[in-house]
Amino acid sequence: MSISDYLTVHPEVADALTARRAVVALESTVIAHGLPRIVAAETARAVEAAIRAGGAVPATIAVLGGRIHIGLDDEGLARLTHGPPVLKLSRRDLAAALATGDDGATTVSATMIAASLVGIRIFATGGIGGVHRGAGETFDISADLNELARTGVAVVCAGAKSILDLPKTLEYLETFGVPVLGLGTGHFPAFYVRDSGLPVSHICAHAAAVAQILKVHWLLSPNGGVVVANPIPESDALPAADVEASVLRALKEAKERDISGAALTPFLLNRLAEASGGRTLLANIALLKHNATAAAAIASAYRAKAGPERAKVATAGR
Ligand code: PSU
Ligand code: MN
Repeated sequence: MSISDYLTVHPEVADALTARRAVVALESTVIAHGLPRIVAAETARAVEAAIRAGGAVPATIAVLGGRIHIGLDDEGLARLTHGPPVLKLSRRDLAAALATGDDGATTVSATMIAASLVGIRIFATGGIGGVHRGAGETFDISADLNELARTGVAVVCAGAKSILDLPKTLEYLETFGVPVLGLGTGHFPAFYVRDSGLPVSHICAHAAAVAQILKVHWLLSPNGGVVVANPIPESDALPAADVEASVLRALKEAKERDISGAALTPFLLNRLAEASGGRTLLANIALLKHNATAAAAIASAYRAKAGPERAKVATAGR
């Protein structure tokens, strides 16, 4: 038995990996649990199209029938968006889903694991999970953060939602040595909102600068993740005060209804969409495409650029 017994790599993705072309991984929890069904499949395909337009091959990742699929055909995607509800899979859930032949959508943590198994280094999503507000009481810290501490994949995102405790999320990433690279920004973005006011660890002016840092980071820490923070475009961003008011209401309701654990993030996202009359949804779709475009540029630059010259470094050290 080997892990390849549990992997199905789409031929287009397999060819691109063999030819060392740029490939960008995409998660499926955002498709199955983060977006309303009516727009989920078309958004997933639009995000893939943005990656292709940027010269890279998209690899949407999900678990179907107990196999990790890297790259989804229409039938696979439809199972997530038009069939019975599927599981939400983080690192802890993957083995059970594979062993029992289940279907499931992968979160950032599980998608990083799958990407890393086949050598995909760049991954685009909307927002990462983080330290939840009130984590001091609930201990609710997303498995995404721990994954970033131990798996060598770069996650291009619009920061993290303000449903989370962003200062604590950044503290956690700092403690575990995860670089937070701001793409054209010095401040960590807060998903619908361009600026949380909190500093990133390094500013990158463009995709090639990110790619260069990734090369060096993975010489130092081959199994260390990276956050690439890409603010939502100005024209799609929402005012911080409106978002905060809705977040507070949604959190209060979650508490009253005793909603916690894996169900909390999807619940809060839903409430924000309702409260904004769908504006958060449009913003979500816009930033997903924007991150896909950035990830394609980073993956292309990463493939184009020769790595730092190891031989030279080794000689210099003698
Ligand atoms: N943030 C979003 N949209 C999402 C998610 C996070 O704005 O869909 C999803 C991602 O898949 C992320 C997961 O990995 O939620 C984190 O869930 P939890 O907080 O339960 O770890
Ligand atoms: Mn959680």
